Amino acid sequence: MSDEEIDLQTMSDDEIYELMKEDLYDGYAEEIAEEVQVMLARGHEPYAILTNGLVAGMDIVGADFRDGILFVPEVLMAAKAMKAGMAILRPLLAETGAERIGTMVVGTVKGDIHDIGKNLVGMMMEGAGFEVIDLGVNNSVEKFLAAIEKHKPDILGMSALLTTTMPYMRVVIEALKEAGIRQDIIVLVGGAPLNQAFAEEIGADAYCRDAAVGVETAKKFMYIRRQKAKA
Ligand code: B1M
Repeated sequence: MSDEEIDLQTMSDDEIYELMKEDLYDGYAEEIAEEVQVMLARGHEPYAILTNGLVAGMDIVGADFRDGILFVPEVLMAAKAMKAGMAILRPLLAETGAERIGTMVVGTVKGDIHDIGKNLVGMMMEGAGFEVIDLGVNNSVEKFLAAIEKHKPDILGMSALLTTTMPYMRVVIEALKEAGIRQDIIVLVGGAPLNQAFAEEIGADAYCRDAAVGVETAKKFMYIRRQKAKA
């Protein structure tokens, strides 16, 4: 929607959400940023804007990418637009008055450069009171182990978006066992191709369908951990 003059103020909330999906699809970062600001000014919750505008737009991108309608350059533009929106929402989602309730090291596994979902999980975890150490993308076992050694986190979060990279999570978990530290850390995994059965099979503690479930699951496991420590 770049060349027509659009007056966002005259549009309804639903129309703006529709426009956000289109603009995300077209990779219009500036427009996305403006639309996010307008929705915030109208009192929408950051998480609602993220879900109804940005993630919903990326779902359409994903389907058309799968069907060969969109290609990598277009998807990269869409990812850039998504990040422009997330940059505005980040401080709001990460805003917390809560005391620190735990620490998480999070990263995308080796061979995989998808980071939007992982970044979202990090933001929401910060918002819930966790200290988050984000290792970025393409992380080897050695990088995960070094970060765990250094930061002594309560939780390790791993993300994978490809069916070819998700088996690497098992490699990391096996390395934790070999190092004798598996029982000391909560392992949460997520990413579009995963499911609960896969998480169980590789020996993770839980699969998190989305960032909100990630936060709830992390809190639940932290509660159990604290109860055990008291006993
Ligand atoms: Co990629 N890609 N991609 N891609 N890409 C997918 C994943 C794909 C499903 C698209 C498709 O075919 N429909 C497909 C994978 C197919 C498969 O393996 N079965 C695919 C492919 C094939 C590829 C390439 C191989 C394409 C190529 O080069 N030919 C290539 C691989 C590069 C590599 O990693 N080595 C590639 C590249 C790219 C881009 C670089 C262009 C770009 C990534 C940009 C970036 O991340 N900076 C990209 C994108 C954007 C996508 C899609 C369209 C969108 C992913 C996304 O950001 N979703 C994706 C299609 C799809 O997923 N439907 C696709 C939005 C995000 C909010 O959701 O990441 O699922 P998601 O995260 C969620 C949950 O999964 C969960 O919470 C998040 C928030 O709610 N979650 C966690 C995720 N991680 C978690 C960790 C946790 C907890 C929860 O830890 C505690």
